[in-house]
Amino acid sequence: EASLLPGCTPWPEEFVTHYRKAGYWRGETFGQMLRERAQRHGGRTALVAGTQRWSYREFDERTDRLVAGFHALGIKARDRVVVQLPNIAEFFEVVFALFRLGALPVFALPAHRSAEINYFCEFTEAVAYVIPDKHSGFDYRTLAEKVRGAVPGLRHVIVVGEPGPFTPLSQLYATPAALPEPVPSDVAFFQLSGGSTGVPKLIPRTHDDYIYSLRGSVEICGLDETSVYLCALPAAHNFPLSSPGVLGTLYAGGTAVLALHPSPDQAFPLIERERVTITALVPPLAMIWLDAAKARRHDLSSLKVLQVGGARLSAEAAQRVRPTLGCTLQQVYGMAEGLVNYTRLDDPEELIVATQGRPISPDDEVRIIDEDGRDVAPGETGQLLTRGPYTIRGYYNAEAHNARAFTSDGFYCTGDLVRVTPEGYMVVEGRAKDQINRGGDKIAAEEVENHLLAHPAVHDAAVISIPDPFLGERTCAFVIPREAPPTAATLTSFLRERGLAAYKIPDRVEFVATFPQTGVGKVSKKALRETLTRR
Ligand code: J2J
Repeated sequence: EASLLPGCTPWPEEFVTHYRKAGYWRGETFGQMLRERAQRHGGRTALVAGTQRWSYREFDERTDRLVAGFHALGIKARDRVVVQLPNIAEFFEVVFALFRLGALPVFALPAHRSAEINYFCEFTEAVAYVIPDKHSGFDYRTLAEKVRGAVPGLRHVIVVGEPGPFTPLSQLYATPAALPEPVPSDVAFFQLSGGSTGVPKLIPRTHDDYIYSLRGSVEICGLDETSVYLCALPAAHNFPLSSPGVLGTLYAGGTAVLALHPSPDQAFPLIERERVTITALVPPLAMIWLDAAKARRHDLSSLKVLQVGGARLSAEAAQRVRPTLGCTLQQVYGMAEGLVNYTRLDDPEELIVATQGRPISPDDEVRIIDEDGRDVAPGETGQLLTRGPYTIRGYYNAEAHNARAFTSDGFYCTGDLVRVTPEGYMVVEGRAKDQINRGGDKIAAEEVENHLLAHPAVHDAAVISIPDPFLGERTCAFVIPREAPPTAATLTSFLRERGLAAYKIPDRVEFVATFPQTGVGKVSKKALRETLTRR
């Protein structure tokens, strides 16, 4: 039995045996999956992006040539590679080439800047960093210059497009050669945790466990080779990647269409032209789409399923989906750590509108506990704990944090406050973790607080969520200044200069003299939130 990447927590042997026996883990890798689909669906369209249309065969061949190119650069099995690409076709040949080599993509988001990227490169000891030249008006080569200055271990910057001083991806297509391939039980890549701690945590996912989540998702969402999935959210995120997302679509032999931006003016023409059957959105985007669809300027009749997840969808918005778009709503409550819940396509409308679905697997174990760690009575709200065949047992190289984030018997503590209906469906009621969910973008309060504390005029900082009708939540930073108080604008530009992603910059800054305390002398964020509603 090959061992798991060092720094990762294995499933106990009895679980491994069971997950294999039950047929969840089938010993397939992503590299093999693409090769098999190319044999079976060769001429079918796998990916559509901009002016590119790749058949499965072409996709597979391009991937093999990139494997050879990466190999020639010296990238080898288990090397980490930070991949920060928007929704372009190259995203998928790059990650499949890395999968095939056994090198490990770290899925950064296009919104990340030097604070995040430096950390990912340093913490994972990445050998390479893959970027576009420009996207959404931002030049990633200037970011890469900064990163390379800060992280000497980074050997290669690979650019899709005009390379500047770096290596162009276009030069890496080489003659395919037979190379050893990774084992299915090993880690395939790292997802990023939304997190609630000072720095983001890395989530190691194996070929076996992730491909099982794809197969389960494909079945629940009814995908097959006639399905057309529109990827409008950033492809690196776990939801559009795997629930069932682009990877699930490829698993099913369907067609994945990539939109560079999720706005209706970009997405609607694609739905009409490509006859898209299913897509995934976060709640604020779903509301924008519902409003735009009323104008009926585009034929959206091919759309059968609109998935919404990542943050709580209001019942009011949920109810508008079928009448406005003429398709089924599917609520999705998932997490990059593993567990994904779906409402089923044939569920009664009440369940679809009012719940966040039920787990993929009969072997997803779920517990709801109170503050003392005891199981709550059925139907009561408490923190959701989970373990199962595609939920991690630990973050990468995070022993101390893992001791808190996982129980001794391996349940992941989600930090979500959930209740389970008599039908076994989840309803997300709130959160026990110190995180802000800004329209699906997750912000760890402590991470932003640490950056604020680095400003010389800041004595103390506490970051909280405030309700927002559009995003669900926005961010407010409470700051205790030193003698000379800075302005809010000084602080937000300070955070930007430190290279913090824009979605983490506080929407509002309040200066106060002290923080309200809890009984045990911690900052009471609940009381801080109440001071805002009083104002
Ligand atoms: C309320 N909160 C939700 C929902 C996630 C599919 C879908 C989403 C994600 C995701 C994902 C929610 N209602 N419907 O990975 O595969 C909040 C919870 C959860 C956290 C996870 C997928 N859907 N959430 O959002 O890792 O708080 O994954 O613990 O980004 O988002 O965030 P993330």
